[in-house]
Amino acid sequence: MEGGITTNRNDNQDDIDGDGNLDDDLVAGEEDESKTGTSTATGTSTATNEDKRKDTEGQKENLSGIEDEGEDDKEDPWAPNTDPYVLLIDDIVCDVYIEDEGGKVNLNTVSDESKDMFIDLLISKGIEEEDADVITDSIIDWTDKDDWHHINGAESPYYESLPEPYEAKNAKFDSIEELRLVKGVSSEVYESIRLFITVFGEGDKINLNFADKEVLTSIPEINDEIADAILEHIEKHGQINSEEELKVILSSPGLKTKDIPIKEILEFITLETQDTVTVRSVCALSVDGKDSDEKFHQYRIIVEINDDSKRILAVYAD
Ligand SMILES: [Ca+2]
Repeated sequence: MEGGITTNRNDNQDDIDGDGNLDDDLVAGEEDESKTGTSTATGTSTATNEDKRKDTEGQKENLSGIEDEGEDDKEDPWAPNTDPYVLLIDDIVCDVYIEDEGGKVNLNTVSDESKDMFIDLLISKGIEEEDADVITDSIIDWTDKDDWHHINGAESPYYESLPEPYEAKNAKFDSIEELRLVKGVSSEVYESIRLFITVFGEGDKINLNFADKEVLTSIPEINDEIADAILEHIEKHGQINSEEELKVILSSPGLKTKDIPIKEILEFITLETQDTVTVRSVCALSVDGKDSDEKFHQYRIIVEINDDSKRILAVYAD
């Protein structure tokens, strides 16, 4: 997912029609609002950042109109999409992604039934199985209301015995940083998984379209090969829109893994988006006035989307 998709989500296809007349093209882009929010895979990844910088001029009007959208059936510009917007931030070209929080593992839905997925996620980040068991059981104890600890978990007696004592919360996580209070979660563990976890949203299913490989492979029956096939399909063709489309991907003769139990996978995944998104930017460094291939991240902003309002829930510097 971090693979530098540079397709312009607000792409003005006329910009790449090769007529060399950018000004005319930009005017066309501003007039044709029907293109707003459409995803295209027209090979603009070869466009230079200078081209993109010019393109962003034509997008300003569209983006400033985000709050006013919704009066008709136009595609919602806040809808999570695997194609980024291209924005100019302090003269630096940035790809801005709007991603569904459902692509992350929700700490508040880790349970006895689903805990193997979380253990697998931890193990995929190099955490020993024994430590992964402690962390996962302790997360369940942290959120469950009772004071009985799981075999590898911890409740208030453990936390009260620490040099700076506190109690187990026995309630939902309000932030991912709170995870640092849970038994077994060192700063290294937290850093290794913070991009893959969330505390927002209700559902316990993973949105396949916005999951990183680490999250995909934590889903039962999804191995490295299947995860790669899903990610490759999304990168080439955009989001997976139906169970049928997923079935076609998983039935590809090119896959070495055969007889994939699609029904079981469907119990753990969804293709529906939630009301909470992460807005994040990936920007190109500029060295001596020239755009570098080196990319850097700026902020991740978690935004709750309601019909008539947007609420910022958290901001993370990357
Ligand atoms: Ca508890």
